[in-house]
Amino acid sequence: MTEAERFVDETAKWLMPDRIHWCDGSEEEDARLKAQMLGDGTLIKLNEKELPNSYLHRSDPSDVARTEHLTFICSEKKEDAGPTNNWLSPKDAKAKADPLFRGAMKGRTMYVVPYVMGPLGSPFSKVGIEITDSAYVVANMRIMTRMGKAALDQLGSSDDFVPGVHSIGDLSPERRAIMHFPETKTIWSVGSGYGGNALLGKKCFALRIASTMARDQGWMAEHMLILELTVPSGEVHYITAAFPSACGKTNLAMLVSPLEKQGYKVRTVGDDIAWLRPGPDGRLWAVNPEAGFFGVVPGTSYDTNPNAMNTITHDTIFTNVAVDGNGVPWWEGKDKNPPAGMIDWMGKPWDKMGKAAHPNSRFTVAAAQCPSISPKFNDPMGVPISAIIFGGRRSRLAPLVFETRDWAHGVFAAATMGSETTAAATGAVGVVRRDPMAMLPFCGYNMADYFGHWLKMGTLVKSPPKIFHVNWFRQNDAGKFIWPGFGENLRPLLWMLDRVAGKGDAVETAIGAVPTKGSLNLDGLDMPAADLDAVLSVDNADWKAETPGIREFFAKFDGKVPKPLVAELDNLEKRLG
Ligand code: SAT
Ligand code: MN
Repeated sequence: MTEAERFVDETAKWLMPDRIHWCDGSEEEDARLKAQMLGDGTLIKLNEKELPNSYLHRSDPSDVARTEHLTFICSEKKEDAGPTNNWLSPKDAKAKADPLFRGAMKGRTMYVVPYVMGPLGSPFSKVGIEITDSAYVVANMRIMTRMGKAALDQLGSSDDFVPGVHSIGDLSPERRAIMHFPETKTIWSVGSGYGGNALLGKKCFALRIASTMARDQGWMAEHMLILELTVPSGEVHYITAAFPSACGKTNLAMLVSPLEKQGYKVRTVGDDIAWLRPGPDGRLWAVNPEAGFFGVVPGTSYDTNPNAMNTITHDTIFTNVAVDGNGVPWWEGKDKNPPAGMIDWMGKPWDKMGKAAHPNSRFTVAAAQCPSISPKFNDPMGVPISAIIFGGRRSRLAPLVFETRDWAHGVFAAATMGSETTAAATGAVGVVRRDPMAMLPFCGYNMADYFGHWLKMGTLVKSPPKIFHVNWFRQNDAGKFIWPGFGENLRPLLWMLDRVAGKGDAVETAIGAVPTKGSLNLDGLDMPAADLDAVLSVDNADWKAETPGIREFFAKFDGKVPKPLVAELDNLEKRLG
């Protein structure tokens, strides 16, 4: 018996399914599951002519986003989870989970989903096995990971896989828990069918568990998109960027260059997660561990993200969008004219009062369908990174872009970044919170140790990438976004590449180097000079008002924040005067 078989055997004794099905990932299997889901109402067929082989799934209305307050890191010591994670001891976690899991699959089929995170055969890649009673999860895992036979082939008789147990249970938030056991690299999730809670390869494995593996093994698991940028000389650069959920990672990764005729072209390597390692050449190399995109739908249009629109024209699973009388999905921001006779995301005739699509409605689609996918997407060696970007959603404060002074200062800027909350998690929207490296909900261990790991990586990589901070979301006094965003975000990227090459003018400010107005390539962009001034401005008084919050955040860690970061804060305060 292999370890995988033993795991399935033991889990079956515990969850007591009527049937066990090992997923092979084939098209026949996928078609069979989809037919079954059409039969039981889990899926609704969309207009076959407009969107071949595409489906709508409606979640339970209480299960439409990640539930951070029900997500736990279950390390032996509380200190290892740190003050930013919910903690349960493994013993207490098991006691809490046992009644929720025991017999939970009676009358149901237990699907065994072997999957690989990372390109097949890549030294970066890792195997997981997710046990689930949700056919919807199986269909999504088939898109989001390399799933089925290929994964079992890669695993062979090895016991090196991350076991995950998932049951939708009864979907009630009172009986929901998403548990991670970093010491045994195990994931248990019950009571939710929603993406980040249920597709265990994504946030649970590729970020929370992988971040602990990365700490132990000298690499990094990060909440980052990876984009490829070709410049007129033909040189190709790769950039990663970390933004919190629903802050535009997918849009940036699929950016359409407004300067394509001049030879600037963007392609997509990943839109959500990057695994990064020091390469033999002294640079930092990255792969996208995922095989698909689980993107936010609202706001996606031919104006904002034509590559996404052209990706989701077929073989797509939509979750919690609205649908018109012809079976064509609709969402806020798709176009200006909501069609008549629309059914909202909850399946009721749309009353035009609430949102037609849920603000966190999603598309699940294979990366291979994306017109801008990079030829390096499947490269087992990944891509070398020239620059790392951090950013959040700040209506005030942060300028369009700044360059940090060095690796330690970059880590400080990332560790202290703030962002307004979004609909990707349950809870209030629009409240500024500290979201270090956009990893606050996804770091599997004490974030103070995570900051230390970041600092250490700067020494393990001989030529580390430059670190930048961006903010596309600055507003004027009338509450309007100043920067046009979307494709125009290419312009700060080009300035970054100039800086990496030792070119590009900048003004030193207290927080870092900001482009001079003349150093941004604004070819073809009609932007009033006053707006440009406003979006590049750094207000020392505003930043002074920010630092007590940073000090308070550091204080949560009981003196564990690495000294170089505390020194960065002291220096920032000094520079601010
Ligand atoms: O729900 S997911 O975690 O998969 C997406 C996100 O919140 O970033
Ligand atoms: Mn994400």
